[in-house]
Amino acid sequence: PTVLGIDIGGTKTMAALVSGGKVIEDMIVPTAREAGPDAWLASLAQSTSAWSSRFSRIGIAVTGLVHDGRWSALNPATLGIPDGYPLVERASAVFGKPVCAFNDAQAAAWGEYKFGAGQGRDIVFLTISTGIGGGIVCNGRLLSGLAGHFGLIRGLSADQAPLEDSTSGRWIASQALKAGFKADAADVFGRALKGEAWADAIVSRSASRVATLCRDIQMMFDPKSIVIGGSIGLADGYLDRVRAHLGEVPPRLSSNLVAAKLAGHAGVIGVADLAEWAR
Ligand code: ADP
Ligand code: BMX
Repeated sequence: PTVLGIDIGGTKTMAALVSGGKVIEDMIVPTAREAGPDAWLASLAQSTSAWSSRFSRIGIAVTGLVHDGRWSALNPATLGIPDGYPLVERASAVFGKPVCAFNDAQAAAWGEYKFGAGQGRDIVFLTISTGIGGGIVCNGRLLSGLAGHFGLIRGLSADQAPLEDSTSGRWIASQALKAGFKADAADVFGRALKGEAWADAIVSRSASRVATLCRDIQMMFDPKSIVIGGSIGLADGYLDRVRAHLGEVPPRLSSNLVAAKLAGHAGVIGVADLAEWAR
């Protein structure tokens, strides 16, 4: 059966028709950050209306915590969401079809485990994107709730701020501004590739923090691989930089780092599969 998979992130929103772990059609729109969830759902229902006869269920993956069908931000700077927003109830009403909802990075972890780079072996998935998200598949089970919210862990920086506040796409843009450039993370990467030293230094600092995170994750879960996704994680050269920073780790403590095979589709593919089995 075909499922409508939706992935709402801090920067972009994707909707896709998914069947058997494959995307049939997709669309991407910017997340209208200030508009709020009622408006996001209404506009998604409208833009996918031409597909409505082609799917019978919906899986929604979202940045933030999903608990009992309710959606909340853990870090409102990544995306502001009214606390405890009744996502499943509102989306079912707007689309008129059964809905289930999951965290975006947990959904992507499941997608990569089942159809992507994980090849059915235990993985930790990391998205390096607007924020930093994660998902853990352990003994074939996707861990739910707070598990995998690595962007929120503290203690890697002197001021004990959440890791993503000194590593993510949002941080990269804020560092550029401090250096006197109005640039988003994608622009900073472009300038780093052209050899601009200030941009290169920012990207390198982000990658070195992700390398430390990978080392810590290996010690906690010892996954077969750590799968890296998100537009920053998958950007040209980023994974190689993380590997270079990990190079100083003794081999037996080191991680097998791989790029997400489903790339930007990991979330919609994972959540569509979860929705199919949640029946
Ligand atoms: P979301 O956080 O909405 O899930 P993404 O995974 O696309 O979405 O992450 C968004 C972040 O990735 C933003 O900070 C954006 O500037 C950055 N970004 C987008 N495209 C690129 C690119 N080609 N290279 C580097 N960074 C990118
Ligand atoms: C934040 C947190 C996570 C999410 C991660 C990646 C919020 C709103 N989100 O750590 O739940 O998985 O960002 O989100 O608290 P993305 O938008 O960068 O993909």
